[in-house]
Amino acid sequence: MRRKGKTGLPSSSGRDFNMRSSSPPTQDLGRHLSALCVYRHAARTSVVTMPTYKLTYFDAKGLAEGIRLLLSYMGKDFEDNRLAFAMDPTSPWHKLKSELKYGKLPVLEIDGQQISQSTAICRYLADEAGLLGANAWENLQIDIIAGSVKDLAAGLAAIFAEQNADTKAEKLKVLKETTVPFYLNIYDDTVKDNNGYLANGKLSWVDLWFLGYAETLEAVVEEPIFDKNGSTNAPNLCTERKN
Ligand SMILES: N[C@@H](CCC(=O)N[C@@H](CS)C(=O)NCC(=O)O)C(=O)O
Repeated sequence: MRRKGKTGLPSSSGRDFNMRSSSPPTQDLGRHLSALCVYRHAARTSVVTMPTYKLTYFDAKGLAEGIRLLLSYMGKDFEDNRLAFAMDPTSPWHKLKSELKYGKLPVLEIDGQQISQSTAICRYLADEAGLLGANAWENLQIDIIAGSVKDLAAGLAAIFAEQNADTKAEKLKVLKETTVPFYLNIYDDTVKDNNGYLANGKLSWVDLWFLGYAETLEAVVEEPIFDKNGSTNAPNLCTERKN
């Protein structure tokens, strides 16, 4: 059985080794050094490294602005990589598209790992940001709003994709006169009933997501959804934006 020396460490030689003794036996020194190495390794591995974020999207707000807002809310530094959209198959966008798993933007790289699908990205970030719902029911309320914004976005994407000028103009008219007022009325009532937010009476990722997207919507319909004076058809949404 090994005895403990005055250092508190076991002495393999069976004799005490203390500070006043002559040189320690090499095996004791070896053990002390390896203990020190373990300690230094633990210290090194416990150093917190900050993840790097790179967001790639077109030079627009669209589906990426909510992610930019979330990253900013979280105080994260991120590379805001904006590409020019081009139909030309030799363009940088088309080269990147052929390399992307789903062939679409936005894509967020966290420490070089690519993640796609804008709402999935938002939900992931919201977990760290503390902007998820408190339970499954609250998350459901958030997802319902997010799903409806995606429906609205699909209508807008269809207009962008339309090649025929007359059909495009017709679709834009329907979007302006029917689709957008339909959704804005719902969101305006929702905000009124939810303490100025879109779900659960408190700030969640879907507020940032919607606000980011709504600015693109404003640009397309060429009418303000949010008026600085609060005088729009959606006064409660104006209040939410100011919040
Ligand atoms: N479900 C995807 C949709 C992504 C999407 O449709 N992105 C469009 C831009 S808003 C895109 O990459 N369009 C170019 C293309 O499809 O070639 C998401 O939410 O991220």
